[in-house]
Amino acid sequence: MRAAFQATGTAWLQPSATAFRAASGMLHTPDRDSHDHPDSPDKEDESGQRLRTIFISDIHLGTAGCQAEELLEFLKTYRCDYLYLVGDIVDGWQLRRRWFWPQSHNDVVQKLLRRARKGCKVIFVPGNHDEFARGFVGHQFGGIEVREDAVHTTADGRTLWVTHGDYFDGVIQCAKWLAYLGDNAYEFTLKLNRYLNGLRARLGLPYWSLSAYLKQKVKTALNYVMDFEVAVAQEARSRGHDGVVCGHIHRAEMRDIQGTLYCNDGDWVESRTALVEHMDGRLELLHWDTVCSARTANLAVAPETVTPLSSNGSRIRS
Ligand SMILES: [Mn+2]
Repeated sequence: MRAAFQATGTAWLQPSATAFRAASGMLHTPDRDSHDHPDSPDKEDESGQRLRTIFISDIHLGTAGCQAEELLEFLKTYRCDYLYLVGDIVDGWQLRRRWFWPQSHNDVVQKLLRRARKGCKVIFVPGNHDEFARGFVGHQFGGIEVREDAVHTTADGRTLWVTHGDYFDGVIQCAKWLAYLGDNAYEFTLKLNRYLNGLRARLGLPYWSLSAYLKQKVKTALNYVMDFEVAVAQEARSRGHDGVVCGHIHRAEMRDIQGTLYCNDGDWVESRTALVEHMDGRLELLHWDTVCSARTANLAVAPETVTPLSSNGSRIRS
């Protein structure tokens, strides 16, 4: 696996014209926050729960499936010292086929650039869908560092190898056209997913991911996920790290694989997940849906500010 990893490292460093257009468009489109002057005080960045690190991947900006609004909400909720963008942030494959770039997608890019500007260390490790950025490894985009891969040291001293994970994907390694084909089918399920969830919302039912469900079924049958996870963990161990953070398969996970910590931060197309490191080095998988339902529950509880009385008249402590 290591040989395969190294052999393919620079095979596709071919920045395309579209990619350049995407990149320059992002950097030069005016910020919707007109008062966002570099020197102006930033209330938003002062608020929010503080985390040491956030790892997110598979945002797929430039596709209709990207849940940019939800991601913006997530980024507003948490501030951090380190932010790792673990690949497939911009979907160059889809953009090349059809230009799709709504304001919310631009807002995500602006938000990430703003983080870097405000002193957060932002590191971008490109994936296969934004492989155009692999041509810019070692460079910076408005303070965002582009790296082939990275090593993050947690507050409690563990080292985590950060890689997107597509190098381990047999399908993509062997035949790119096969992956493109799969990509089209995937786009279709995402469309169907949006339609179904539109219906479900009207019926008052909660969000449910069809493609996540299908993929779970299909990929479990192929044993693909397991092989992927084991291969990535093994590579991290052979490089001498305590664990690995990756994305790519859109399946959030955090578990021990033969003594190596395997973390997959999931995606922002279906599962809406992130891997976060708390200030003490503790790692946690955050599911945005869970955060939202907890918030709703708190809001429902909030009006009841008066502590209920117990049978003997004293206040019940909770
Ligand atoms: Mn990928």
